[in-house]
Amino acid sequence: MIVDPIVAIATAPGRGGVGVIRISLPDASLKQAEQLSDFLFALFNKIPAPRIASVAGLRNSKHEIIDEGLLLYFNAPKSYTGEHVIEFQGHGGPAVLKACLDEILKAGAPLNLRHAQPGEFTQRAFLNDKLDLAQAEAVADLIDAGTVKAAKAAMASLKGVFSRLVNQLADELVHLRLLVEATLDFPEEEIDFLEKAGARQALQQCLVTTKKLLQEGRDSLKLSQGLTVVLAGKPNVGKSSLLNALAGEERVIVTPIAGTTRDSIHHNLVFDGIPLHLVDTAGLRETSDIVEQIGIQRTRYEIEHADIVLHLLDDLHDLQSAALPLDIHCDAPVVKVLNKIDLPENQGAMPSVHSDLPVVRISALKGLGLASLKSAVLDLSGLNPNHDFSFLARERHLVALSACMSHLELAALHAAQTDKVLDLFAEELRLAHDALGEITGRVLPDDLLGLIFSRFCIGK
Ligand SMILES: Nc1nc2c(ncn2[C@@H]2O[C@H](COP(=O)(O)OP(=O)(O)OP(=O)(O)O)[C@@H](O)[C@H]2O)c(=O)[nH]1
Ligand SMILES: [Mg+2]
Repeated sequence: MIVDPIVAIATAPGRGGVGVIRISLPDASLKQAEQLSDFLFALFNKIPAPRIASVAGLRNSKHEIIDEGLLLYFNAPKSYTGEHVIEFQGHGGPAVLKACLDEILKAGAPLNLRHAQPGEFTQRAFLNDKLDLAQAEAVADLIDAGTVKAAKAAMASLKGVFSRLVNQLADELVHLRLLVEATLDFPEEEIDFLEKAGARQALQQCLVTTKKLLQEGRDSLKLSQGLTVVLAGKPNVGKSSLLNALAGEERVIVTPIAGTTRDSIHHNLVFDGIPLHLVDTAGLRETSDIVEQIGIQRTRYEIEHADIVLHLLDDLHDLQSAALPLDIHCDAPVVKVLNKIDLPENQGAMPSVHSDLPVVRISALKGLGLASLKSAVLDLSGLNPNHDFSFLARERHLVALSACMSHLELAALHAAQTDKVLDLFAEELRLAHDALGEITGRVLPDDLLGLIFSRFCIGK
């Protein structure tokens, strides 16, 4: 049971127009209403009406006003955490906020008021059934969202869209489990049951739904995390020039000297709402220069970790070779990009190319072909810029959905056998159901809560 009242500054560190201090006081620690009144009187000289903003001065123990602002009181359980929540919206300076926080902690000492851990307000909202686990995670994802698209998807998750889809699937599984468990006592009817009750069909339906959720979840994760696009190729082909052209600024050094770039250089940007992590790399060639060798080692690492590799070339005739320079192996899709098409020698007929993917022709120097390059990258990502995601998933959710899928597939295998396998079928359904329960927090493996909420910011 939660007993400690908690407090934290809820606004971001630094200076701002407004600074918010949030206090959450569980009912259990406030058995007598006077405790809450004493606390509020000591600080604000008043007990505000619930959910009505009033102007208040926050006072220290000598009754001096140290800041003035708006005071809001949300009585339990009608608050973010489900506890009594008090918010003071004062001025957003670090010193004044710190002074207010210290006074609040002093006044709250008789209540055992303490500083909140990261994510503790949201954790309480979860423990008090205000949000399920997927919604609680969406709070952090909304705050962390790097694009408007990701923010929209996180908001949908926070509103419970993802949880509803998961719960609908869980309900279908429960229905199936009930049918199966009821039949387990009558083994002679097993095979009959699978036919009669439409169990196989219901299972197929669950499989289809899980697959859809998994696909949408994977894409939404790509949307929030972004794609790593590595620019690779021989020295001097124009990798750094392309990064600069895409970034719209002189981000990296460009010179006519082969081997200019040594370190891998990362630059983030957003194409049509999709975050991209561009990586400029050291040109690939045999070299005895130690610094360049280290750079090339780094290029190999970046290629290994890429979602998409843009293989730049600056000579039409090099297009015929299928491989990356130095025969570097790459699991990610490799798009061949012919640069310097402004040069007459690159304007001839294209030779036949060993690639399933289209060759994109650009001039980084003149800014030609960049739109085609962007659409080639977006096509490869599988993300449709016009598609609004109905939720935002996390890796943890995908692991749970994959586990659910595997158990449903095993259940389908058992169902396909003619032997008496109903108890195995039932067990796989149970495991699939539990995997779904981990998403919303119905099933909680050890340490999961700590792991999730410790990554939140303080005050949320
Ligand atoms: N004509 C023409 N020159 C270009 C183009 N793109 C780059 N260059 C020139 O090619 C030279 C090399 O460009 P970089 O961008 O430094 O090439 P890089 O691939 O990063 O080279 P390293 O860092 O050495 O691996 C520079 O002189 C650029 O101005 C282009 O589209 N057309
Ligand atoms: Mg370079």
